[in-house]
Amino acid sequence: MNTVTRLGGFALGLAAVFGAAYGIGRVVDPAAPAVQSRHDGGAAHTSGPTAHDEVTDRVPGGLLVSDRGYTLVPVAAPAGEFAFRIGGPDGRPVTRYDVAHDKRMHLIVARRDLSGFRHVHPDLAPDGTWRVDTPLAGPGQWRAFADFAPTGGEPLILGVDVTVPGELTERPLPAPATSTTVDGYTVTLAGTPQPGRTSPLTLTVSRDGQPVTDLEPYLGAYGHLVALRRGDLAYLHVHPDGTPGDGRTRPGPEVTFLAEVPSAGSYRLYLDFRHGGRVHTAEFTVVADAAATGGGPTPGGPSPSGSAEHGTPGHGHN
Ligand SMILES: [Cu+2]
Repeated sequence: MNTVTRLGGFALGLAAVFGAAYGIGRVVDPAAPAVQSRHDGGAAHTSGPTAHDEVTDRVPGGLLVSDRGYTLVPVAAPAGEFAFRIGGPDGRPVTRYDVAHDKRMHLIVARRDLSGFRHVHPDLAPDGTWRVDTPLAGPGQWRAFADFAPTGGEPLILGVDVTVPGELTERPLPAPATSTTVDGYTVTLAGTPQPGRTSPLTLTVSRDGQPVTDLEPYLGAYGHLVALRRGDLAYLHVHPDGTPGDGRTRPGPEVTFLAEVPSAGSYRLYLDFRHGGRVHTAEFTVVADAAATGGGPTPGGPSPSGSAEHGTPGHGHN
């Protein structure tokens, strides 16, 4: 079982590169042997993709506003609300979606400068319009990602730019760090993503110096990790190595992910975890370096103020 699970995780890492997020999450399911017959995308990828699939399978998620006949279309909404539809191959709004990780739609937004990340779950109206209290927290150039699986279709991550007018202050990307704090929690990161290879990333949650060992399941996992690439906001949604209730995955303090990034460069990681009845988001900047030997601290210069309160050596795999 463990071997099967590890292989499943490896497939997850590989596939995350190509942008299939939630569908591949199912690969980790104990029913994994049926993957190729259940999941057309995986089968197509491993056994002779069409020209179309070959192109889009190599594009990371979130870079396309339209893919495989589905298009993300923002629609006018009252102040304080964000609304959109997914246009389907027949030209009509899609109204039927598969549930993936407890939800039919995951909406992620971040500014183009990688600040302001939010992950929310809109409500679907019968006409196919998704609505949610706007997660766009202030002026800027935002990227909105719709992460979903239309019923009868493959999982998709579509992205669209949305501008919120107002005085725009570009924020510099925080320097790479292996520790951060959020809502009174300290989260440390061990592991370095390496382009083209599956790399474990282990996040460890503590509070007041004590490890948190009672993380609460959130969307069927003890953590959700999204990585956005600096420069184009390529989107990787990576899932933990293990799920609550599988008999081997403990509710903290560590949550391990298997990630593969598509290129060298800087990425911003966003870890959503649930504890104390609330969802918290810990953010990290990491640099994927083809020359890295892996496991060591992420490379980077001196930490600028505000981005790396803790140097925390000794948390890496070095
Ligand atoms: Cu979600």
